[in-house]
Amino acid sequence: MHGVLHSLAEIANSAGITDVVICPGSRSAPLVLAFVRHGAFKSHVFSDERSAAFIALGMAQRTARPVVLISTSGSAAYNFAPAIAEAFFQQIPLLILTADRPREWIDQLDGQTIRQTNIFSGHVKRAWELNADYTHADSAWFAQRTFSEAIYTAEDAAPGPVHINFPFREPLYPISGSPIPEVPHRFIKSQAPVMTPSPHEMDELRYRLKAFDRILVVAGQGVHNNPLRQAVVQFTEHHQAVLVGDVLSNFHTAVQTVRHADGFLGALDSDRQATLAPDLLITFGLSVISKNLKQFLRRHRPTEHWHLQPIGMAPDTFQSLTRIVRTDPVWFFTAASAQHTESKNTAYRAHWLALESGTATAVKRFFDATPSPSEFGAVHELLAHLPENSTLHLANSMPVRYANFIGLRHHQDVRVHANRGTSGIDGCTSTALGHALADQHTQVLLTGDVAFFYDSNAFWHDEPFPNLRIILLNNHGGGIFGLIDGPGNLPELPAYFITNQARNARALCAEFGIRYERYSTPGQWSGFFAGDGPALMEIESTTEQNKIIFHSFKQYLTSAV
Ligand SMILES: Cc1ncc(C[n+]2csc(CCOP(=O)(O)OP(=O)(O)O)c2C)c(N)n1
Repeated sequence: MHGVLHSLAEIANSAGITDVVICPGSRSAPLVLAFVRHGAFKSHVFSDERSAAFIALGMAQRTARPVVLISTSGSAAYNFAPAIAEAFFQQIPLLILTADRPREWIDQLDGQTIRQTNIFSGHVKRAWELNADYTHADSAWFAQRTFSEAIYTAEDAAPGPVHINFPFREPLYPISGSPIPEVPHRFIKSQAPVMTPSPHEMDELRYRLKAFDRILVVAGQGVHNNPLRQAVVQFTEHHQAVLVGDVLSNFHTAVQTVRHADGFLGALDSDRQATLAPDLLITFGLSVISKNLKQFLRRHRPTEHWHLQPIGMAPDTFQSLTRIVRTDPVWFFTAASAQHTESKNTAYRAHWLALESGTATAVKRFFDATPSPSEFGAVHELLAHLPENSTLHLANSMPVRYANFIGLRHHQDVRVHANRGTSGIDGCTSTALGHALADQHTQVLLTGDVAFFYDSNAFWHDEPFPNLRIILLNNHGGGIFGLIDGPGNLPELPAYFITNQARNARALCAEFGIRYERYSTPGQWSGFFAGDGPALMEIESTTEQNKIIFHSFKQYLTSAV
């Protein structure tokens, strides 16, 4: 038994890591035993590595702490890749530990052996490989130093996944009753820096802000953050700026947030769009959902575009970036509104807010006049019935779009998540399940059928998840391909894009002990959420129906704005 591995578990414990996700295997036994026998960790066991990694991602996202993820060698490790890519682009800390054979056994046709060195390269912040010898004092020093580095790299100002590959020689299991050698541990702590612009830069930014009358702030995907919300609201009042925040920005609780930009930008022609063009664009956070917003900003480029980001690669999503301000957005918005109130022109903000309010009313009128059930109508009802203090998980891809067109209301105490780092359909259920294991509040997953059946191994384990509620929009295929421009009219659409499937979720729910309901009336929602869980509500529809309703929604908005 390698005493040094126990010292690594001790380092993880000292760093405040609480959860370990384990995927069973033999080569990884030394790692598994080190963490399980340590006694301080909550261990979770999942056999499907792809799903396990998304579950770990959900847990890490909820707890804002790195989660340890352990696999054995070979394709087991490779199956972590989709979730690692998602964690990388969503900046979620994961500490991935993979077991491997020693170097000399790679490419020798030995079992369960692939090329694991740097296997996740490109989608981890850093990767290390340890020595197969764990007994030499320098190897122990190397392993402990690497482990500390891995933890603080994962947690840095722009968090993300990190990977350590552990080659192990046999024997992999301890001799029964043999004591674990004591190896003293040393944890190298690192505090993430507080990034602020210099007083000179901030003065210059304040000075430049005065020159702009048409300031547009776009919040990208981000978790709910009260201090940030307050700072942005104060800034927008102070500078008569507009705040656009889609459903994944978690800014719906700020009353003046423009939540329906996707809807009205898609309905306006280029001349009317031009009347909304900013002269200064300020962005922060991760990606935005709306293609209409991206196209609008790429077409009507601002004079300046500042992106607020403390550290790391800054995206030029709107092809207009002129400045990266290396600071926490809370700090920037507070500092930029600290002086006396500016006498700014209010017309720009009023123009955006008038469109926002007109669109919000149009959305409500459309659904009031469109009889349920349709999948879009059901999403409208669902959003109005979400339990207080719940978390809404939006699967890719129509669920997240529907929810963004409708929007949440200001008073709703609901947090929203989606895997928009890579926009994959492969781990949406597992990620929601990770949240359900880390957070006792109600977790509501809105998903399409392909994403749902794809990821059904999210339920294949012994962990209870009574707080999970799933709303399944079963249109029997990838409905999005029938709704978007492009494949919509191709003869190949049903066979090669939508790929129809006939099943419903009743049998799957029975197999995994999930209460099953079929949607028939709006009166069902409160009982569905209040009843004992886990539970799934299935809403069946056809792509033809959905296409008619979605297109009439877009036409309605065009005539309304
Ligand atoms: C892992 C992965 N494979 C393929 C895709 C491409 N893709 C995007 S949406 C989609 C269909 C999703 O269907 P469903 O979950 O039923 O949702 P709906 O489109 O009906 O809303 C596919 C295959 C993807 N995003 N991720």
